[in-house]
Amino acid sequence: MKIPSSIVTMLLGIVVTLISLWYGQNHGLLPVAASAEAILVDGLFNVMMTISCGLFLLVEGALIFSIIRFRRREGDDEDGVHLEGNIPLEIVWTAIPAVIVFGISIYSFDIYSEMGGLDLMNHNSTPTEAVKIAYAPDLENGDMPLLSDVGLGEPPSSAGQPALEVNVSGLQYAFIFTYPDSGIVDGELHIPSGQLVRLNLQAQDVLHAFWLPEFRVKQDMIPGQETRLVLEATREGTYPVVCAELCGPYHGGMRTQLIVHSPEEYDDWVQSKVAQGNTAETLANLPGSDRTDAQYLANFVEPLDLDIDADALAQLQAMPHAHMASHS
Ligand SMILES: [Cu+2]
Repeated sequence: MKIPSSIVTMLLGIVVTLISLWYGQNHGLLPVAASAEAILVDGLFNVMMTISCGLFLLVEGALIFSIIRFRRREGDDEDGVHLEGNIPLEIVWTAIPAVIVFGISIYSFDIYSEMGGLDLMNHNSTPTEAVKIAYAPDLENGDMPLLSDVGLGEPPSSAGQPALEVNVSGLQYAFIFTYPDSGIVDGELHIPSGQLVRLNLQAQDVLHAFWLPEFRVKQDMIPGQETRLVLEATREGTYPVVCAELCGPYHGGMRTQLIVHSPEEYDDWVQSKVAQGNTAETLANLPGSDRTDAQYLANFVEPLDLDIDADALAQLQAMPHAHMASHS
């Protein structure tokens, strides 16, 4: 008995669909999702993985099937059959990707606006003096074009909920966090879960990028122009903060930690910090641009968890190096 090809095609279609749907949810390619934004971004990513998986199986399956089914048989020296295109087939394989691309673009724009991407387009800011000098030195102030704010603003779902504000400064090679409400200055970012947090980002020297992989957000830090990220942590824990813009020789060591507390723990942290005060000693312990090579290198080892033993690291640090020697 021969199974009709339409039944075979349908069964294969069901199997490919099931595998793709499973893989789209179980690819394991992303780190843990720790923010409201991460859940939105992962939804989009999983849809794209599902579609890609289906297309991959379809294209590679057809390829492998054809290689075996239509291989040259022994003693067959004839030319292949001459084929002249197939209009219906070409329409189908143009229309399907067009629909997919159109659908993904609508979906991703929707997520962008849900994450607050459209909020900042509403208000414009006048560029600072530094930006004016760099990009438009000949223009009078009145003629300066207004720049749109850059980054992610308040998500529309927040409905004016007050946000905790933190100023973040990027410098070669560290992040410094200042809390305007309490006056706290720290080298690590502490935030409460379940509350909107507004990060005002700026760079003191060169371009940096503020990247929170577990929050699925990344934003350039630009000298002379403030950028912004508004986010909401949904999961307590300690997560890496990474500079994602090559900013100099120690760029790889420009990392710190984001600690998400429960609201009560966060209040305790604020109180202990305020009681302690920003003494000269705490300020001196902040990461600055005057650290020694060993201090810079310490960052390479710990967060990356490289398997380097202490002796080998000491040897590396003792090695004469023309560039490092010049500023130590
Ligand atoms: Cu950097």
